[in-house]
Amino acid sequence: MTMKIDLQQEGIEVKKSCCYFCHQNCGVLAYVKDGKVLAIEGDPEHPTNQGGLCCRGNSALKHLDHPARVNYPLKRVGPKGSGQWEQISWDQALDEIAQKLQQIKDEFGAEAVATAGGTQRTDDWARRRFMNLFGSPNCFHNAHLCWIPTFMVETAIYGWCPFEIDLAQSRCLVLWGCNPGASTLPFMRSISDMKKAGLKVIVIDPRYSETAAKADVWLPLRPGSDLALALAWLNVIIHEGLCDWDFLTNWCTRFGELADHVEQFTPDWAAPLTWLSPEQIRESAYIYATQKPGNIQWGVAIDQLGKPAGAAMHARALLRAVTGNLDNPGGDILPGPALDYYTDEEMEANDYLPEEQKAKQLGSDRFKLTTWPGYGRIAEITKNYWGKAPTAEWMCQAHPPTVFNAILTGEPYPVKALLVSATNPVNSYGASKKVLEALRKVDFLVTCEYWLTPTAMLSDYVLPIAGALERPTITNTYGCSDFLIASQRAIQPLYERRTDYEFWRGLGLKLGQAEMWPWETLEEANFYRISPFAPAYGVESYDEFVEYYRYHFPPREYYRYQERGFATPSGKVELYSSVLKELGYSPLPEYIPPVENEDSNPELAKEYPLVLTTGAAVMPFHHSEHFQIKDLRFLRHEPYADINPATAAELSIKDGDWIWIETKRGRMKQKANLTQAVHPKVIVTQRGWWFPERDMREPVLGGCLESNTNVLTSDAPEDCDPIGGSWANRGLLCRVYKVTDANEREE
Ligand SMILES: Nc1nc2c(c(=O)[nH]1)N[C@H]1C(S)=C(S)[C@@H](COP(=O)(O)OP(=O)(O)OC[C@H]3O[C@@H](n4cnc5c(=O)[nH]c(N)nc54)[C@H](O)[C@@H]3O)O[C@H]1N2
Ligand SMILES: Nc1nc2c(c(=O)[nH]1)N[C@H]1C(S)=C(S)[C@@H](COP(=O)(O)OP(=O)(O)OC[C@H]3O[C@@H](n4cnc5c(=O)[nH]c(N)nc54)[C@H](O)[C@@H]3O)O[C@H]1N2
Ligand code: SF4
Ligand SMILES: [Mo]
Repeated sequence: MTMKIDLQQEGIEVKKSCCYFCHQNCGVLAYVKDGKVLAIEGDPEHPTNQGGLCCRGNSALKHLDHPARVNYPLKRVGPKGSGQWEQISWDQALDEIAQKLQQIKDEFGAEAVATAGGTQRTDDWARRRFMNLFGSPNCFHNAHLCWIPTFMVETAIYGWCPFEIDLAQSRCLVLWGCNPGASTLPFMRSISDMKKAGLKVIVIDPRYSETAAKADVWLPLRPGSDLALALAWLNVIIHEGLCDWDFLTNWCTRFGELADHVEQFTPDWAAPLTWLSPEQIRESAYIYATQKPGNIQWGVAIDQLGKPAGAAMHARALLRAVTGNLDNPGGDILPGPALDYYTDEEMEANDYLPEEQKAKQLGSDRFKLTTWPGYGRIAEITKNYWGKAPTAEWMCQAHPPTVFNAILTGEPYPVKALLVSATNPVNSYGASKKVLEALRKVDFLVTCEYWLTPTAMLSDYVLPIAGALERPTITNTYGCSDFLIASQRAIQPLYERRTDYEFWRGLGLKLGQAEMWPWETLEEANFYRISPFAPAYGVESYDEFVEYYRYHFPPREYYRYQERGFATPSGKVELYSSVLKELGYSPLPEYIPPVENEDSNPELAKEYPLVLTTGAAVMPFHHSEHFQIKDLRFLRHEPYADINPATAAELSIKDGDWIWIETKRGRMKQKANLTQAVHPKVIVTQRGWWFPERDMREPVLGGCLESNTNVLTSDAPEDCDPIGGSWANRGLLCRVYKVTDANEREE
């Protein structure tokens, strides 16, 4: 951003704030005078962005005081979805919400109150704390689609999840279902730098993505076939003798069983399933296994495969183990939890949730690793080894589709209230039509938001929430990483906005939890969190830490296992997983075909002959956000789906035509983007779309189903990953046809 601001002007303060329009939390310098932010720029000293901001980050001031923002607590006065609101005070809102929650608890039990979160864009530990003290195990968010199953599967196998990498020391980077060229721009920049230094990059993506365009090897696999590829890589690496034998002998269990198990998964077996040639599979496996150290970056595509997701994560984890690429410089590092400040898990008050309430967590009988049964076991093992467990708010949630079903059917018990914070479930959860029905049906709906989203529009109360410039932020991967970056509030919240923290604390105070909420402000809570290390820095407040230090990076340690082993029951990498076995899952990754595919569902494939993958990050949007910001919307004002020109020609579809994309669950429309970037049988849709410029009242609700790719996805229990519970977004069967006046009227 060009700054035309006189920095010598009297009274200007420079605040070290951050951007929270995605998880990168880039550093922002905010120039503040008289409680107003005059300008922002990327913080040149911030390690993540080193001065850069993307177009979303640069739009922060347009977001801060946009005319469509929710600025006051709103109470519904007309019928649900009618858009008739009364402006009320925070105190009245909290009073009435608390009363209603207590009434539901008295009549149906605390478990009848559920809360939904999104992609962790706020202080969700406070939500968890409130729910634990209230007595409900039904906290959830859609991180089932995003990293938590990965974290838990990997932790079951080798004691933590390697999500930090030391790229400068790496020789090979595998980007598996991961496109930092659009999703993680600061990381893409490092990749480009390291490529110049000789880093080999393998991209596994059905689409010739922004990142694939820069790769040394691009593997355009059939969407949803990642498990077959991972198993075939294991086969090549093990049976062609490319393993790290030393690491296997000393640090892994039951290699023989794994070797026997993967013998069947040859490149010839995988080729027709993945649409890759056996040579492509063999050559890429060779590169990963021999260009060492190497690492496999987490990509969200595997979390979203549905049924085969857990096994695919398992196989991917084993690739790191058989090549010895674990906790080594340039490999996949196991940082463990932060040891010298309080993590989210320690702030969540999980011990206060009674055992009998934990047992009622929805979905925990079926999707065990990411609910109390599996989390409880993992927490026990990790606490024993590291002294801390991973954050429960992330890793141990009710299963969202099971909660929505409970709202709709009253089974296995009724869910009467849903409190929504930092998510727009109609657009971002799976099977949108069902989610919308659940939001329409639930007795009591409260939403904490910046905007009147389709979800907020259906609510009984909407609370105005303060954004990243109006609150302090700690960045630390929720305590699942060892470092911490702290940012400060640039200004006090505008209008009557408050932080999510204040919402949960406020409700807690109304419901007899006062003793458990000693911190009046988020700064106080944050200072408590850093209090174990604060004396070493000589600081007396959170703000002071930000002002003078801002970062806490403990020295990087490698090969910790050589002294202490791994955080697993055997102390080794469990190639044959005892934790998964204990929970009733296969201890080795079995082959499970994509949720819908030509071989297992030939009849369906006749009707829906194309292969669909729904949603890949596109700039400038973040999921269902930023569609209101004109400068950003200008860049992509309509939704587009990728289709190969040959397929389009067969279907008489021209570039820019509106097309229906349909699965057996329903249809939605986007415009055709004719591109060679996808295989003739593949369709790739954009995610998140709704139209805030339209009528936001029922029944239009901003056109929230019209171009919404989650109308197409499946969250049926049989399509979900039995291990981690994620539902099926990638690798489905679909058909495509042109939108006409006539077919638009049918429904
Ligand atoms: N088909 C398909 N579906 C997907 C995906 C996909 O690839 N394909 N991706 C999935 C992934 S990876 C994720 S993480 C999820 C994302 O799912 P969500 O996190 O639900 O994302 P959004 O729909 O953008 O909803 C975020 C909402 O929170 C509001 N918000 C932002 N910050 C704050 C805050 O600090 N406090 C409060 N109270 N509100 C805030 C925003 O205005 C927005 O309305 O979607 C998933 N859904
Ligand atoms: N601009 C922007 N940036 C974002 C977000 C956003 O919404 N917009 N969301 C943020 C969030 S919450 C997350 S989790 C990250 C996610 O970021 P990434 O992990 O990079 O994930 P995606 O961009 O969702 O998808 C990556 C790639 O997966 C490919 N893909 C689709 N189906 C398959 C498949 O079956 N197998 C394989 N191997 N690949 C497949 C897509 O073509 C896409 O290029 O991005 C973050 N950054
Ligand atoms: S939205 Fe852009 S500027 Fe903001 S944190 Fe993400 S990458 Fe950084
Ligand atoms: Mo995500």
